[in-house]
Amino acid sequence: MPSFHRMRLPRVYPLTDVQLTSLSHAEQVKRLSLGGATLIQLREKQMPAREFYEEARAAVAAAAQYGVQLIINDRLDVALAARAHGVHLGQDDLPPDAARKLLGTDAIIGFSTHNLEQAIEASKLPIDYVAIGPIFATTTKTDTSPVLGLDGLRAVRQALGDFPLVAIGGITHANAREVIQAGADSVAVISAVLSDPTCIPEATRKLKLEL
Ligand code: 3NM
Repeated sequence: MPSFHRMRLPRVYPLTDVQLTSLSHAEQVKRLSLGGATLIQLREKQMPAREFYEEARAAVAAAAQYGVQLIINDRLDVALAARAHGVHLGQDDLPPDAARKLLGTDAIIGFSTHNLEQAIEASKLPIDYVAIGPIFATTTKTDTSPVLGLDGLRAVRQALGDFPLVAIGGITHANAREVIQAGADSVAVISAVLSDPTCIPEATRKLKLEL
């Protein structure tokens, strides 16, 4: 099944986290971009829409300065209003085909899946990449599904052919290479690049070099 844009994913796909860093989304985008990130997802589970919209606009402006693509987690309305490059949807968000109708053909749409069946179903949708996770245990997200491990990831890769595939959950500097070798095109990471907010560019650059 072809993906929507035959998107070429970067190996490292960082997500922002205000709780972890105590930094604005725009400041995180800046630091991640300085470390060489080219695709970043704004992940925000707490802010009211009004505040998140303002933060997203500032982050879009920061991303534009660095030529980075910015994706908004969950909130299609915020993605549209802030003119982000796309949206990343979860299983309980607006369905990807409805989002595609509202966003048009140019936008990037990613979709979270948590097991092989969901990943196979996702690959039939008008999306640009499938995310699968958690690969390993993580403390960053609390309501996670059972871990897939590298074997689970290999099975997803096998079922999806060359469909663009992002792996997420518990990916660290120590295991990221194995995750790519098991079939992920890209590793989506939070703590691996954000856990020390003073070293975000360095941690991002290091992870890129490790892959
Ligand atoms: N989604 P870290 S796991 C945001 O399984 C997210 O879909 C997951 O954070 C999923 O890189 C996760 O710090 C947390 O483990 C990723």
